[in-house]
Amino acid sequence: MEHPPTAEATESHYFINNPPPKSLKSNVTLAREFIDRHAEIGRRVVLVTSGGTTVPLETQTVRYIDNFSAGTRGATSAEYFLQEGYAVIFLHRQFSLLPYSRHYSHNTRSFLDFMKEENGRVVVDEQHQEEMLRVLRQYTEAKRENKLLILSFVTITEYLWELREVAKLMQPLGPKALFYLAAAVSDFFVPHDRMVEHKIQSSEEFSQTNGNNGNSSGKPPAARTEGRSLVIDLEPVPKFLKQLVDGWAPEGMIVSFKLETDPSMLVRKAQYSLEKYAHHLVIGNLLMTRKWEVVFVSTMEGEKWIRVPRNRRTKSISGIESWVGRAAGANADSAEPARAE
Ligand code: 9Z3
Repeated sequence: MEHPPTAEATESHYFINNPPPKSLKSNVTLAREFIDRHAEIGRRVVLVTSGGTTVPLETQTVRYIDNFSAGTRGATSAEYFLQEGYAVIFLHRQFSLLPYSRHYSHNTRSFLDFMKEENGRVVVDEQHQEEMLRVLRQYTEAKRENKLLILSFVTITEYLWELREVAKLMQPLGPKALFYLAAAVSDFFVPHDRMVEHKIQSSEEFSQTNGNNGNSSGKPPAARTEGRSLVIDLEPVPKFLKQLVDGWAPEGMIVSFKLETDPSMLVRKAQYSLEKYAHHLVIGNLLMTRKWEVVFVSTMEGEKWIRVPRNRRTKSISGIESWVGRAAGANADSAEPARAE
């Protein structure tokens, strides 16, 4: 009888077969310097992941499958972690929301709408002065104290490489390392050795002449046209949360997120994840209500809902993240070293 591969074998298979991003080396250097600097003064460091990972269908990527996430949860929580004294490594999907600048980007309004001309100079409009000054002061402080390192990913493989390398670098921090995994991570992907090089052709005529658009592995391409249809045959992404908990960050405090759309599944799935991966906290949220309510599932406290009023429109509080970021940090701070086994 064939045994399923061990977690270590699955890990090495994945990372041998799916090459690292070009920027990995320079990002590792930046992250190492950042972590060492904060470790020296005993500061807590949190790795916040944010935004959705993509699954490219072609090596020269024209088409890809995306995971939903604007990056609001991650970017907003990062601000609260900074406010609580953490140094933050912000690993985000390129062009998704960033801490501080999120207040003025990706808006229905242009950032120019916050400005006006006065005596031939550009100044901030009166009605935005107070709010922008508050944000600017926080941003300047984070920059001055070098407390925010911004790294990015696009694909699922880039994300996993960066997560693994940064997590390993954080090991010397012991329990002062917190992982806050808000990124929306693909469950299925196209392995590198089943990816076609060129753009998949939609017209039958050209897809035939494009017939040698295979890959050197000789394996059938995971995305191909059959007749006039596009057929995509994805493989599961290995569940690396187990590796993070057991191997990459054995002493770190780990908070994962669980996103569902069916309310009847949420708590069950969060509990399942906590039991399976034996980390510290799962924060569950539903796509439709994620801005107003989340559920914390942990071994110590069971199931605990955090809610803010739906119509909260105050300027200084961004919503649920003002609770979530702080509470997750506090939860990790008070967590026993014992895991949910
Ligand atoms: C989340 O659940 C995040 O809270 C959201 C935030 C993606 C909903 P926005 O960025 O949305 O504010 O627009 N992240 C899901 C993390 C995830 O994919 N978890 C995996 C899963 O659910 C397990 S690690 O299976």
